[in-house]
Amino acid sequence: MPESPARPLGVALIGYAFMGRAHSQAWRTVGAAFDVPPIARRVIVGRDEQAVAEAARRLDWEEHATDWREAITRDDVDIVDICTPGFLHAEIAITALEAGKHVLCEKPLANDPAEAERMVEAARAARERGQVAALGHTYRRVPALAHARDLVAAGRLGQIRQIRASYLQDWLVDAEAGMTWRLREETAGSGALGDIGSHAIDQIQYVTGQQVTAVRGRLATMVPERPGPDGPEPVTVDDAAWATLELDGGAIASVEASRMATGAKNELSVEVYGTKGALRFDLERLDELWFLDATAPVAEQGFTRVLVTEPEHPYLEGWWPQGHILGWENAFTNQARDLLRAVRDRDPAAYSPDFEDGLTLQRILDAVIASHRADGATVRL
Ligand code: SOE
Repeated sequence: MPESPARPLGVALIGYAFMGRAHSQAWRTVGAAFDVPPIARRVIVGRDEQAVAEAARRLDWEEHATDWREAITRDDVDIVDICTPGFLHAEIAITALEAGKHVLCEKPLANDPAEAERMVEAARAARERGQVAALGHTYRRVPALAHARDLVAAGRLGQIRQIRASYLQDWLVDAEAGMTWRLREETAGSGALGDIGSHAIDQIQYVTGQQVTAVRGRLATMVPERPGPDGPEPVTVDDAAWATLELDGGAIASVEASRMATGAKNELSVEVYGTKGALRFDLERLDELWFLDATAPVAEQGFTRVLVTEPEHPYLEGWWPQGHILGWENAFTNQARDLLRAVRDRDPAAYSPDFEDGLTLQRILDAVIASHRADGATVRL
């Protein structure tokens, strides 16, 4: 008798807004780009029946549902992908892990360290059973940033002394821009700090391989009130955040995150300076990595543009022939590749960042807030 083919891995996606759309395209394209186990886009979940039905049609999911508990405990669902506002992450992730599912959760992991600790507890037990608990810091899967990490790890920059990372956007410059869940502490945890500063801090640790040990922080809410559904409503999170970080390898990093940076659209920039070289990256030109080799003769030194588009570069083997650039959305497909391989191999350690890394990041975010409240005092981790 021929062996019956293995059932595809069933995916349930919770959330259908911006991140739900980005993750949907990743699940649609991952099998075309990479050698991964087959998947089935079983069900997309949202609260508004009509809107989620429309999303299922447009984003090509087999079914839609309004009850996330029912959807994620289905027998034909193996992976639960959480793209909801932060305040819902913990309950959905813990329920899914306890039901034996693999989980991919959007960043930041939770809204505060206490929630993140509960999630890590569930993830540790699940890990013993071979389940993956993955965190979606997608920019780790931008090929140029993965290449930057490889160059640092290979010693091409020597000892890292200084890092500058900033994530600047401008979608809140207009004081009349309305309230969203992202501007309420109870739904988002923090503002620019957690939403985009978390990416910058993750990059500092990811690219250098060093961990944050101490923090000094400053937050600002520049527009304290915005139009809400029932009239003016106070903004309870930061519009912008700054921090200096000490790292365990001896480097110092500066971080800046803002939604008020007029003209900056989606500018994640990372600069790393070491004894033997330096790197610069800007997400607005995401296929370029600027590298300076400080061991070359001084007269020949200068930042060189490395076009990270070659099959030799991370993740590029699955995409187009040499020189053909990728876009922002491809990093989500690269992320789905790594997750599916870890699931296939029942090897949770093969995927990072995991929930433990998410808790570490959450404690750093919390330290920035604590330092701000203590007028910039140093907070040690
Ligand atoms: C916020 O505007 C946001 O969508 C973040 O939530 C994402 O993490 C970032 O990738 C793009 O900006």
